[in-house]
Amino acid sequence: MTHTKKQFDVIVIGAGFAGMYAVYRLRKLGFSVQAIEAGGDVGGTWYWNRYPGARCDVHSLEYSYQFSEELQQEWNWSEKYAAQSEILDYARHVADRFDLRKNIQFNTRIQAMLFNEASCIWELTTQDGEEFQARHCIMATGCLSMNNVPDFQGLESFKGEVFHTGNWPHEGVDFSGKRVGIIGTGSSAIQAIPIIAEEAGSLTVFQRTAGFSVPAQNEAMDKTYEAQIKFRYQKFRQENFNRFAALNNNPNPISALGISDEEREATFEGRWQTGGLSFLASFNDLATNIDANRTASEFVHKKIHQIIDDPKIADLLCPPTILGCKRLCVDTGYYKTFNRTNVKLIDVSANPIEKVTTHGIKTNAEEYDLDILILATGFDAMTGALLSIDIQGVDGLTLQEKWQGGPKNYLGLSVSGFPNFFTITGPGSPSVLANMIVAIEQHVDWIADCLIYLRENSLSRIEAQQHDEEQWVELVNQIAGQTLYADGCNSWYTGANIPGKSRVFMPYLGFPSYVEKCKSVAANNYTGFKLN
Ligand code: N01
Repeated sequence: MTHTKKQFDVIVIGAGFAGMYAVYRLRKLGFSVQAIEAGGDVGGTWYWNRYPGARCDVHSLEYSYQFSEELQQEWNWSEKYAAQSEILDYARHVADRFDLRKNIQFNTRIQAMLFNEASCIWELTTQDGEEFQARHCIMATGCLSMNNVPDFQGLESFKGEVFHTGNWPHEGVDFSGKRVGIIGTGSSAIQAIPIIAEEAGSLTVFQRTAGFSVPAQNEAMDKTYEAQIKFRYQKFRQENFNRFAALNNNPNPISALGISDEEREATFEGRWQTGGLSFLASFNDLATNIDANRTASEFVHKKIHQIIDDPKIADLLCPPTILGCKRLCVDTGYYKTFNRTNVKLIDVSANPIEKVTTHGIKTNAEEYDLDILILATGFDAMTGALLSIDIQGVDGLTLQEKWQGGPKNYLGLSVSGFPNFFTITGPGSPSVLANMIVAIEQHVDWIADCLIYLRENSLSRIEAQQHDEEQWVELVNQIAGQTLYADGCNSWYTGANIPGKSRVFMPYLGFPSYVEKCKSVAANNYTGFKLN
């Protein structure tokens, strides 16, 4: 079958929150824009991750767009932390409200992208052989969108059902009376386990490394608080924009070590009762001083022992690692689930999984019969979705070749050798260590300003300079090196969760300083970029 090539000024790949806003913003500026989305509707991560208990751990009033005052005033969230279905409803509402779907092609996966140097145009091909052309490409492919399915021997032979939390069936899963096994104890598993345990006949949790979790203390939206925020929404947003992670997490500007044990304990207890990620901001040195960090991890260990009836299970649930080094989890009733008689915790670091059999899982100590197996095994984060596309820049250089030793780019936005190619919340930008929607809007706005600059100056090509790219990568690493996070554990921030992936700390730490750098580059006629 032959197809005609559809041509646009800009092609956006992905229609999650990043792709949707890119379509809105660029269309308004008069660019012809088309988004290509693999899923059947908008919503990105919230479209795919429909496992039981999926919920955001950033406050609803902050995890939402701020580009439209009417939208942020008129939309009402029902809970402090919105559930997946409500966030997806919100995404659909935004798509309807701004008529975004007319510029999005769904159920279409981009397979290859090639930069044609002579015409200075990107040529894109879908899995079905459809072809597109665009002057600029914006990768809104998400940071946690490429599922990690470990290479378990025998996985295909399992006779029961297998689900990955990151690709959950739309119709849901009936667990009633079933023997369910779940591999992994990261954020996804920690949210799913309490709910599945209530429904399943039995739930066996295969844990390799215990994860730190703090209670969400989720509740119905406080209408008075909501009214107060909406009264001064723009100012509230601006205040958060200037915070380290673009979040209102109430940072305590003192060290954990300079106060009495009682004061420290009271602070941790207060944060525990408030709930959520603000636990990380209990003191100003938890991310940088191992002794300060130990006070936080010991507090959580003590809580785990208070909640769990069996001290041996409590010991297994106490993470041996640095708190915050792997992303802190936020839960509702996670630890107490292990007091249930139908829940079993299996330590697969002591007794590794040997294989998946036709009937369940075999560790080197025992066999577990299962009807349903859930892989809560996470993602090939930050680079996985980008590298799953065959992207070819100048002189035939592929992104896979360029990033063999880890991602290299400038400002987390642009890759040398790949002109007119932008990544939203890519590696080298605050992304997953900031409020994602704020980071997305900042990136899209920066790219939109850049495209206007090119248009106004009759320029057709922009590309990061290699020298500036190298300096940027060094800066990102240098900042991460000042924390306990760069080498302190095997986190997905560093790629260490994927066998064979180069180990590099990928996010840029510190939203405000990042924004300043982006602004200064633009104000200086895009210093660090080659333009022509
Ligand atoms: O994935 P993860 P996730 N054998 O990588 C285990 C965001 N998110 O989907 O630690 C046995 O954190 C692995 O064990 P180990 C959030 O940013 C947000 O849970 O490598 N086990 C680990 O326990 C989060 O950080 C929200 O030893 C294996 C688990 O699988 C990110 O998504 C909710 C294994 C993977 O944990 C990812 O979270 C959900 C193997 N071969 C997700 N391979 C909220 O907003 C992996 N594991 C609240």
